[in-house]
Amino acid sequence: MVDQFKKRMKKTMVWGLGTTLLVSCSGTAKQQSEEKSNPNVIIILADDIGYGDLSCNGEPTIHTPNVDRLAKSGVRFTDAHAVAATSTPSRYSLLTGQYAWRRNDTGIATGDAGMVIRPEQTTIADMFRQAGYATGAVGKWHLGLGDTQGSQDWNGFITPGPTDIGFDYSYIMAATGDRVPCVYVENQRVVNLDPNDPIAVSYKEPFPGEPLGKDHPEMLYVLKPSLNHGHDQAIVNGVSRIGYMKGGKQALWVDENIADSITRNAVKFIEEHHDRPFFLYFATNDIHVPRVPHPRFAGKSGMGPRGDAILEFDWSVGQIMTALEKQGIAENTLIILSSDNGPVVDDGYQDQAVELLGDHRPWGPFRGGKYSIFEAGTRVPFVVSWPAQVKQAVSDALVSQIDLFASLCKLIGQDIPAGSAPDSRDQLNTLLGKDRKGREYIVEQAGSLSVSNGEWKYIAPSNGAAYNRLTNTELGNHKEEQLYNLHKDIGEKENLALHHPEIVKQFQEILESERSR
Ligand code: NG6
Ligand code: CA
Repeated sequence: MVDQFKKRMKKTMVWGLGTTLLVSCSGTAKQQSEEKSNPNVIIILADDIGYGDLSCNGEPTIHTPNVDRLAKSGVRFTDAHAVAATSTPSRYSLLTGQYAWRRNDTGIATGDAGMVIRPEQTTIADMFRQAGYATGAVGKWHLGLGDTQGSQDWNGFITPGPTDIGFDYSYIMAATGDRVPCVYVENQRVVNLDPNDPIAVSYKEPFPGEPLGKDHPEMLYVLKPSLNHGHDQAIVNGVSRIGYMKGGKQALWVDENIADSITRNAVKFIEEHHDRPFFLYFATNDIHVPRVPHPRFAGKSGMGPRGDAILEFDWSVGQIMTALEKQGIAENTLIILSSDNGPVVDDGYQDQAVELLGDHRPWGPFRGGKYSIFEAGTRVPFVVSWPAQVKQAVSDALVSQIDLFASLCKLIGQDIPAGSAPDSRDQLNTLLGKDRKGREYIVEQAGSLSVSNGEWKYIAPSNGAAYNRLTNTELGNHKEEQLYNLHKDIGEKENLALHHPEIVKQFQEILESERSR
C-alpha cells in the first residue's frame, strides 16, 4: 500500500513537473486546457487479424460488435497498412518509425532472441515518456529481450527490456504463443516463477528427458501441429511449440486464459493511471496460433477456434472501452486499432480453421495473406477513435503504421530527435479524419518490397517462392516486375507492368531513392 502510494506520488510529481515546465509562463487556464488536450493514447494491435476478419469491414460472416462500436466512434480506414507481412518487422517499424528492411536482423524473432530494438534507439514509447506520459506495453512482444540470442537470465532480471525502450510498465509474452518460453514476463521478471524450478530455454537442442511433440503425439491433448509445419518441440499445456524449454512449471501460461490475463493487466494499467496521461501499447495474442480461446468463446463463432479467437479479441477490445468509460476518460482517449499483418488460416496447428471457414473471407477482397507482398499481407484493419476530437467517418486515405511515430509526436508536441524515426511522417490530420488523401506512397515488405500510391502498386522482382504450400498463401514473389491497378483490379490479377513501363520506372525510382536514404 505504502509503496503504491509512494509510486503514485512520484509519478504525479514527475508529471506535475513536466507540465509546469511546459506551460510555466502561460498561467493556469492554459495549463488546464493543455492537460485536457493531451489525450491518453492506446494502440490495440491484433495479431494476424485480416481486413475481412472484422464485421465493420463488411464481411457478413463474423460479428465483432465492440470493434464495430469503436469504428462508429471514429474513422475506419480502408487502405491502411502494416509495414511488413509478419510480426517482428511490422512491430519494429511501428515502434521505431524506421523500415525494418533497412536492417537484416529484423525477421521473425525466436523466443530467445536478443532485443531487436536497441536501447540507444528512440521509440514511440520514449517520446511519450519524455512528454510526461505513463507508458505501458501489455501482451505479445516478439521483439527480443536481453542482449544477444540465448543470453537472457530467465530466472532473474531480464535486461535490456521494455523499460530501456520507453515502457515504464510491461506485462508481456516474450515472443508468440507457439514459441517457448511459455510464461508471462512482468517488468522483466518471469511471473510466478518458483526459484526451485528454474527455467531453461534453447532454440538449438532439446533438454534430455523433456518430452517433445514429435515423439509424444499422445501428450498433445489440446492441439496437434499440422503436418510438416514443425511446432513439434517442447510440450506445454497439451500443445507442442517451437523451441525447447524445461522447468518453470508453476509459471507456465494456460492458453485458454491468455486473453483474460493480458486484458486484465491492460485494464489495471488504465485504472492505475486514469488521473494522468498514459500511453498503452496493447498487443493481443489473438488470433495467432495456437488458437485456444477461453471456454466462454469456444464454439461460438461456428468457425472453430480461429473464429472464436476473433470473438475473444473483440471481447478484449470491449473490456478496454468499458474500463475507459468506468474511469470517465473515454472521451479524451485516442484509440488506434490495427493488426500486425494479414490473415492466415492454417498456420501450424490442426484447429480446423480451413475446414470450418465456410464463406468467411479473412482477407476480404484482397489477394494473398500473411507472409505475402500482395495486398492481404499488409492491408489491415485500422480504426482511429477519439470521441472528443474525431468525427465518425470512413476514409480511403493511404495510411501506413510507419507514420504513427511522427503523427503521435505531433499530437503530444514532441520534436523527434535528429536521426530517429527516419521513415515516419506526420500524418496526424489524416489519422484524425481531417485529410482524406494520406501518404503519397507507401513501401511494404514481404520477401520483396512494393510501392503503392493507392491507385498503382508496383512489386519489385524477387527470386523468392511464389507460393507457401504450408499455409496455402500466394506470396506474390515473381522474377519479373509486377504492376497492378488497385482502383480497377483490387484482387491484383492483371500484371500491367509491360503496358506501363513509364509507371514502372517511376516506382523503381521511388524504391531506389528510399533504399539509398
Ligand atoms: C512462422 C511459423 C508460424 C508463425 C510465424 C510467426 C512455421 C512453419 N511457421 O515461422 O507458425 O509462428 O512464424 O508469426 O514455423 S508472426 O505473426 O508472429 O510473425
Ligand atoms: Ca502476426
